[in-house]
Amino acid sequence: MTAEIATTDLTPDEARAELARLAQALAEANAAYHTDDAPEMSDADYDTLKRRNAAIEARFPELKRSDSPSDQVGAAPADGFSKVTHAVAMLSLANAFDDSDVTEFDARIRKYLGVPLDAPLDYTAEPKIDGLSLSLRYEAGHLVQAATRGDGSVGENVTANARTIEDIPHILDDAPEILEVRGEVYMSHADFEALNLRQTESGQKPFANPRNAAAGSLRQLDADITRARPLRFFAYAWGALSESLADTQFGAIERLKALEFQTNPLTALCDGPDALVAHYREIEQQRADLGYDIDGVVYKVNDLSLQKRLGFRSTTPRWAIAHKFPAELAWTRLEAIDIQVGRTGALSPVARLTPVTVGGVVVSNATLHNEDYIAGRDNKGEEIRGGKDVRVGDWVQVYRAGDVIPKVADVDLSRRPDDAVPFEMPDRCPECGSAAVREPGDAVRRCTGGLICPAQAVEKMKHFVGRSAFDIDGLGSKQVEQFYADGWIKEPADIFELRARYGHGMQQLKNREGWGEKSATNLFDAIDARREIGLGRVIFALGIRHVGEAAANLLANHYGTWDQFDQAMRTARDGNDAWQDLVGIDGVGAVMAQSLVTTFGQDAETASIERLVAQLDIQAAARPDTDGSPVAGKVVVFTGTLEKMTRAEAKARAEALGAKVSGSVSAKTDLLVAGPGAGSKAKKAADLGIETLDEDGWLDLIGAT
Ligand code: 9MJ
Repeated sequence: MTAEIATTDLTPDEARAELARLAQALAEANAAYHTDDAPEMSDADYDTLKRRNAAIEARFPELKRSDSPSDQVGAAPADGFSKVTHAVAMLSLANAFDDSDVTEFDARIRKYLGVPLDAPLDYTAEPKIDGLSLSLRYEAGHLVQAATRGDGSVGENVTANARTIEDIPHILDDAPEILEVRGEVYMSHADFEALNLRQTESGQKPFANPRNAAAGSLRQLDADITRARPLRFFAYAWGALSESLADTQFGAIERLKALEFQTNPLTALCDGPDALVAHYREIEQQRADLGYDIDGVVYKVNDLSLQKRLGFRSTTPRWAIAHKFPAELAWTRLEAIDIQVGRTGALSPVARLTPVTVGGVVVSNATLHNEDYIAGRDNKGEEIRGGKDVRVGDWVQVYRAGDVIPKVADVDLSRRPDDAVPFEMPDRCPECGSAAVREPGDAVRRCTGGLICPAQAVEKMKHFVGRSAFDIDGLGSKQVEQFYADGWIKEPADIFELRARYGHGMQQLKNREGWGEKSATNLFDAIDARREIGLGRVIFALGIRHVGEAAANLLANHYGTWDQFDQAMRTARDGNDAWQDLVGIDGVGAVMAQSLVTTFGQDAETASIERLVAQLDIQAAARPDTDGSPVAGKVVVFTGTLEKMTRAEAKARAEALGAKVSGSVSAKTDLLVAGPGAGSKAKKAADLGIETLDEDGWLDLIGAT
């Protein structure tokens, strides 16, 4: 920002221009915060700009903008775009980091499909564009909607903005009646440089990298701003379709090209992992000369009927993987090691660094993982970095891979100051003073304060309002911290009491600094809108250790309703039926199961969860489209050898039809599918009088023959 003039000395024209700059800068800071989880602006700078904006508005109320940052509570993503529910979820990709990951990807696919190693299996390989994904919906050849990826199931409606992008056709000739084309919006290096020059010349903040510039430009509330930004689009995938595009991935890309979409010219057909890696090396060679950012190479199974059989694992397709380029590195000084306490009480050491640019982004913090990592050991006690420990004052090498939090990779002992001392992890929680204990087998030390620890309570609530959890517009980390500090919210249930407690009476939200009538009402409404919520989000939002977003969805799909989930978690123990049922879910191991059972066994936790649930209308998990499925809701057990498909595929298909696949036979089993060699399970099923089918009988039943 330019040097600050006292608001009383500003002319109306200067004030108008500065309000425009502030609106833009704060919107960009919000976008960076949300899209990258890596704010480019410190909280203090953000607050300074917001205060300056409020001061100018107070002096010139008539100049207050319709998109004034004062009316936007917190760092909600681009307030103002309507939400779009994707007809077909927009997926992300699993990652491969080295050649052996690629070989394993191929081996996994062959194993799943039962394709021998010496049989041919083709893949496509194409550059992974580092932009932001967009889904374009065409009906009868007309572009009717454009939506960002968002959380994969709900994105933002950016149709007006997408229409300004030259690479995006408005009308298609000879297209399927319904066609959703997906791809990446990006900015070329040349356009990025020119844009940044214009930004700095007009006194605005330059963008950190082309990806941020593309994201900031697409998510402008004013489409004319997007129009002035040179965005491009590569098509590489599709969502809903009224008829298939082709039989192969490669063919589908050619069809998209024939429909006049830009497709990447470096897309190649490869006959196995060796050819994939060879193409990766070729693209890596050309990377610097492409003129746009790519961060890896994407491999996809070419045969679309095989893609269909492979299907998905929670949020990523089994038939694709992104082979990432190695991370970028830089050296800088470690100024301090701070301890952060997370929602599960983990004490995490954070490196405070002399700011350094790594791959176009300024990095001043990095994770140091845990005390062993700092000491130069991995979680098995083996040496890393040749056993070198990390000390405050050291020169350290940091790296960023993709969007993840930067990490410390190495340390330069030749530059270590003489007075540097080995780091010691505190044995008390720096936030609440409770003992911090490291249990055997745990890599981290944890605060034992539980819900009395303010850091744990706040982090739990920040997680609760996060994007994949309750995602309440206007209620971000900052607001949670402030409300907690003032005693307005102590646990998630309190969020749903905010309107009742602070919507009227002595203390009111609208009277708080930074709030007003409109923003307060918006927040209360946004909270109420979230009372009706899906089961998977609720389970994830609880922030139970080891239960990530994917696992929460698996649990939701398995149990269907909150009551069934709750009941099962309270009864599962010591290998009983409920426990067996829980660990029988593909993707739920004993560690996660124990964590769930422990949480639901703690009175304070369950009381807090009950208070929350009383505020909510939890929607049963959306079942896969199982209309007419003969096995929807049935508990199926597979045993013995299957000959037509692998066990993994059988299980995935049964689940796609709404069945619950269990690993053991019990009174709850509805159906046993027994191949040759079935032993004790077949006997137990017979004893219990459970229906048993052979593989062909099963395929007949599900209509797969
Ligand atoms: C990018 N970013 O270039 C996919 N992608 O496919 C390519 N992303 C993708 N494919 C399925 N080339 C999900 C994501």
